[in-house]
Amino acid sequence: MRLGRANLDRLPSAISRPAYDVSRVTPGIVHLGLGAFHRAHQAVVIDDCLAAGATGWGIIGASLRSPDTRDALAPQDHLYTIAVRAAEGTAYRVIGSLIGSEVARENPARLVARMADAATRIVSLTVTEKGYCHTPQTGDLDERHPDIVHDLNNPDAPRSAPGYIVAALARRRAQGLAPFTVLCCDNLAANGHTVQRIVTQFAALRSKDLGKWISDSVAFPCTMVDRIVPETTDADRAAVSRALGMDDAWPVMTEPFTQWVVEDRFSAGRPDLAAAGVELVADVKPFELMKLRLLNASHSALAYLGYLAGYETIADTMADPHFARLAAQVMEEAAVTLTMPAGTDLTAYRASLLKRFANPALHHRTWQIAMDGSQKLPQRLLGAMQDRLNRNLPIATHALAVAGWMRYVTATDERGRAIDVRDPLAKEFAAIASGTGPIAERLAPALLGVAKVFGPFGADPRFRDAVTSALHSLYADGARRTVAGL
Ligand code: CS2
Repeated sequence: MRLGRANLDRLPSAISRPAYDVSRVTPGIVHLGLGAFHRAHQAVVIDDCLAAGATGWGIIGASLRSPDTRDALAPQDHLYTIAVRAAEGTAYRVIGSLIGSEVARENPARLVARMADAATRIVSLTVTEKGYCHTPQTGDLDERHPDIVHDLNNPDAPRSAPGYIVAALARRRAQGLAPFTVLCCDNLAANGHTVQRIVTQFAALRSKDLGKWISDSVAFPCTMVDRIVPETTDADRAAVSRALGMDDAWPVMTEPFTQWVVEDRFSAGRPDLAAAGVELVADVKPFELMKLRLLNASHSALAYLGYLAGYETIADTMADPHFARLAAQVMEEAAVTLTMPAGTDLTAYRASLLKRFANPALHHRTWQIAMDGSQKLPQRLLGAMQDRLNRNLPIATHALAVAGWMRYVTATDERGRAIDVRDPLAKEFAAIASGTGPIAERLAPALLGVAKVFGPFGADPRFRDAVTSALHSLYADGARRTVAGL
């Protein structure tokens, strides 16, 4: 038996399910990037909104490339389960807010038409950092990105997220329809502003007028999104199907914690997000910096150094007290660079992060978080390091995290085995590493010269010396001893 609308009544009573008639939900949101994170985060909030009666806000999810999610979910009426895992046990909930799916690559025109449809009032995105085709260091559109070059030549059959957004907005403008809100839910610095800049720059390459119209009339609220969502494994699928008593081809694994802070600027309305637990604020920036510099920075530090030390998951890494201290120290260094609104308890926040990372029921692989470091380092680590150096404060722990990344992207681990490095710049890093050899004094400055990641900061001697010395220890003593000696 397969999960589906006709079988909802046959689920065991312990499994939560949509508290509304899923067949009456109509689309209001098109979401680009139908991955696990979206399904465990925004889609759950929208599920709550639908349960509260906002039935016009169903989600059509689009994968830009792969048909896999659509192929798994369409046969089950797009219903799927989230398994919320804690040390004490797992809670299962079937989500009904996703009501359709598209695979952009198979039919670009249909996705553009969906986005341009008057019913679509929000286009949200989780396409990961690299999906915006920008230069991470500057936040500008990378005009030479192959997908951007393609999309300029094929404006109605795009490939990239900016290409889709601009194609659909241009169509709405031509038809005299109001624009939708573009809601970025990726971990970029100043995500709304950054995506606004990228999209406007791309539109202006098509036409100056279009660029101006987008910059004048489209809302790009900033958001801070947070929920830890490891990749689903076959064992997870089997466990969920057992609990349900029926098959779910692609459930999502997650943790109890969830947070979404959103700037309240929408050009075409929104559901009552506050009633579903979303924090609507005038300025997201402090929350976003808090999350990127405390959670994501220490996550990346644990991922690179934990991987090098031979740990498979974040929970395994955190079970080593030296690495738990490493995470706490990254947070300690970053915390002084944050200015939070009155009433924010950063000490409690940091303690809760350490607890979340240690959650033994979540198998969050260090390898998964280590992906795409070139796109993540600036907002997670480099900004805080610059702020600290501006105040003449030491940066040793952050430097060790950056050195861990360097050691990782050489693509050879401490025992000489190959590392499967996933990063848009992986080839460039591997070429640099093979040119310098495993010598910290050569490798560190060479990698710091990659301007797309480090920009002018790469030439700062205080930064270079701190990272070189940390990388030197990693080569001399290995990750475990270096972290233990912090
Ligand atoms: C992680 C994030 O994979 C990564 O880089 O740091 O996906 C992290 O789990 C989320 O941002 C948590 O909200």
